[in-house]
Amino acid sequence: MKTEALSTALSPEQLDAIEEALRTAGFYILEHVITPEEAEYARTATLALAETDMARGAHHTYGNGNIRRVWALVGKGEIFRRLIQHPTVIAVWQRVLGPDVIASTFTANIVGPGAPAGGWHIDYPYWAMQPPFPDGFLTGQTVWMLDDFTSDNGATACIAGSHKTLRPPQRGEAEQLPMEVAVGSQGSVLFTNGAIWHQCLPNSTDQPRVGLLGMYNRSVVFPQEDMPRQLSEEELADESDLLKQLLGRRIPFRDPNHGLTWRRTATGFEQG
Ligand SMILES: O=C(O)CCC(=O)C(=O)O
Ligand SMILES: [Fe+2]
Repeated sequence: MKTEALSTALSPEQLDAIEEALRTAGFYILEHVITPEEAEYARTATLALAETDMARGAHHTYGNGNIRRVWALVGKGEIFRRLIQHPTVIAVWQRVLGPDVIASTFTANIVGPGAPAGGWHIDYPYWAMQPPFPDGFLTGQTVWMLDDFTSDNGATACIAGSHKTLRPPQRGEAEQLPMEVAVGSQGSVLFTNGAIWHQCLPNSTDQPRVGLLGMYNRSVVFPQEDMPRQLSEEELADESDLLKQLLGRRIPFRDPNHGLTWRRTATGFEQG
């Protein structure tokens, strides 16, 4: 898989290369987006949230109970609000999905020791759509590697070019095809085309593999999670315009407060 070292913002040439990779292979790994120390900080915060979910009995597991998901991260820590709007990630998705890009989900996927493969799939909204899918980009996935991702600790695997089929894999189909494993160092990011066939691999080590999954949509594609309501008006007040945009708080007809200022009349909508 292609990897690249990075210390600052992306150049237009790098953005060209990433866009091209998302169009052709369907994925791209960017190394050193954050430092290992920053990644470790986010990893500790993520594992603590997973423990909180467990203690509340509200945990979500799959993969024989060994893969854990933590949902709705935006309201659960400043570090997550920082990462969802990381300038490098936003530069990629604004290039591919438009300047008015929105977030679709921001969650953690923790592949625990002994976890089996997650299962080949495509990401939302594709799994909610009937094939053939429209060509082009509707959504993109961002996998934050909060650990080194290795071939034996549950790294993400992709089937290069599979997004071009414009359909999900049939049962057993992906297993017949060569896969590429997204190995990368702690603090790296894997970008994928949302329609690519992919999964997390089994974890045969004794440590959890912690990843954050940030999905971004074209603004007209309804988000997978309820993003607008993850922060209240008060919580949002001091946040950036970009975060408000990502949470869908800049789409007038979809804002939760929409109904307060607009009302339906016999002939349409009226403000007031
Ligand atoms: O955590 C990973 O490596 C990928 C998980 C994934 O594809 C998903 O949850 O949609
Ligand atoms: Fe996925």
